[in-house]
Amino acid sequence: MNNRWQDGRKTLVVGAGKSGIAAARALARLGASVTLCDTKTLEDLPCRKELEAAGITLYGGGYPSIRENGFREVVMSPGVPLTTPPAQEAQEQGVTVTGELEIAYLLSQAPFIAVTGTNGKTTTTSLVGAILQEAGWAPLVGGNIGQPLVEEVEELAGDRWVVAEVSSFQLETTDQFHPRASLILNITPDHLDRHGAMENYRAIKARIFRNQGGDGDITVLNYDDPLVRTLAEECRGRILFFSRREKLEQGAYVDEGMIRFAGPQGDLSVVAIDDLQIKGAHNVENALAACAATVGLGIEPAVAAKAMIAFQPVEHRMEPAGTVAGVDYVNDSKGTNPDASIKAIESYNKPVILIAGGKNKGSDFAELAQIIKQRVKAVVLVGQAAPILERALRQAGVDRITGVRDFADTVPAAAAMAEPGDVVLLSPACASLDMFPNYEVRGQVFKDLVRQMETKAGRQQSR
Ligand code: UMA
Repeated sequence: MNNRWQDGRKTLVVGAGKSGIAAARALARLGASVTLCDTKTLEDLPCRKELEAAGITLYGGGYPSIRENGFREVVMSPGVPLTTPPAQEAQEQGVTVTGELEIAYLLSQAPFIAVTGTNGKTTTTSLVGAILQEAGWAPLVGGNIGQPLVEEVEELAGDRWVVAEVSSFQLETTDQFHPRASLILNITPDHLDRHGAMENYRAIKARIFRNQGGDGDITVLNYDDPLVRTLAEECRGRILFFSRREKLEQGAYVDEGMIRFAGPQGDLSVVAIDDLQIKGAHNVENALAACAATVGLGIEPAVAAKAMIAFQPVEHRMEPAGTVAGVDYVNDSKGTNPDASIKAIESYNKPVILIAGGKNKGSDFAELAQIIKQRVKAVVLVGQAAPILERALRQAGVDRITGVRDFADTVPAAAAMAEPGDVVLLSPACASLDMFPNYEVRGQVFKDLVRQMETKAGRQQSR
C-alpha cells in the first residue's frame, strides 16, 4: 500500500465513537497528524488520555475549520452525515473525504467479502464468517456489526479473508473499496431521514460493487427483491442470484425444502432448511445469500452445510430471551425499521404481542400497520415514535394498543395481555437512540426484564 499518511498528513477524523477512535489510532500509527473532533465536549470524550498519548489532538464541542487548519483529508464516522460542516467544507475545497471502511480496505492485504442490505446483514455476515471458519479460511469478521476493521486488518496475511458487514453510511465514503465478493440482501425503506429518496439509498448500496469486474469477483443479489434484482444491469462482476421463490440456473435457491446451489459444478444439494437453527423466511434468504457467496467462491457444499447447521441466531436478532408462564419472549432489538419488524412478525405461526417504538428515522408505518392488523394480537408502544405509530395503527383498524412511558414497563404490559402459547416480540421498527445509546443496550435491558420475570415466577412456584 502506498501510505499517503506517512509524512504527517493533516487529517481530521469526525466523530469519536467506535469507528472514529479506531480510524484515528490507525492513522496516527501510519504517520498522520490526526485531530479527532466530536460535538461532545472534551470532558465527555472517551479514552481521552490514551488518545492524547498516541499523539492525537482532540477537539470537542463541534468541528474545527478545514481551511484555517490546513487539513488535507477528512475521515467521517458513519453516523455523521455528509451534510455536516467539515464534510461540506472539505468537498468545497477539494479535500479528500473518506471513511474507516475505505481505510481498512486500503490497509488490508486480505480480500474482502462485503455484505450489505437493509436487513439481515449481521446474520449473513456472521454466517459467511462461520462457513469460512469451517473451511479453514480463518476470516476476520467485522465492520458495521460492531468491530471496526481498521483495528485489525493490518495484522492480517494476504491468504486470510475479511468478512465485512457494511452499511449505507459506510458505503457513502468509499472510493477504491473493491470486495472480491459483494452481497446485497434486500433494499427496503430505511435511513431515509439521511439519504432522502429511495433512489439515492439504492445508488449508495450499489457502491458496494462499483469497482468489481475483475477475475473471480462475484456479486450476490436477491432475485426476489425487485430493487436488488435490477442492480444486475449495473454489475460488472459475475452475478450469482439467490431466490426463495424461483429455481435458478446460476445461484442459490430452494427446492422441496432444500437449499441448492447451481454453478459450474452442476446443481448441488447443500442443506435442508429444517436443519437450520435460524428460523423464518428472512433467515432462509440470509442462508441462501451466504451459500451463494461461499460455495460461489469455491467452498465445498458439505463444509458450508456443516457450518450452517451449527449456526445459532445472533444476539438481538430474533433471539429467544426466555419463557415465562408458557409465553415465549423474543429479543429482536435490531429490528430498527418497519421491514425488519414485518419479517420478524411474519416468521411466527403463534399469536404475537408486539413491543414497538423508539426513534423514528422518517419511516412510513402503513405497511407494518397492515401486517400488525392481520397477524398481531396486541401492541405495546413506547418512545418518541409512539404517537406516529399509534396513528398508523388506528388508521389500519388496530385497536388493541397499550402505550407505556418507560421502556421498563413494556414487558409487564405485554405479559399482562399474553396467554400461554403466545410470543412477546420486541421488534421496535425504530432506532433505539431516544432511550438508549444503541440497540444492543435496548436488547440487553429487554432480556434483563424477562429474566427478572422468570426469577419472580420461579420464586412464586417454589413457595
Ligand atoms: N457525532 C458527531 N456529529 C454528528 C453525529 C455524531 O460528532 O453529527 C459523534 C457522536 O457524538 C459520537 C460519534 O459521532 O461520539 C458516534 O459516531 P457513529 O454514530 O459513527 O458511531 P460509532 O460508535 O462510530 O459506530 C459506527 C456505526 N454507527 C453508525 O453507523 C450509526 C456502528 O453501526 C458500527 O458498528 C461501528 O461504527 C463500527 O463500524 C451501528 C449502526 O447503528 C451498529 N449502524 C446503522 C445500522 O446498522 O442501521 C447504519
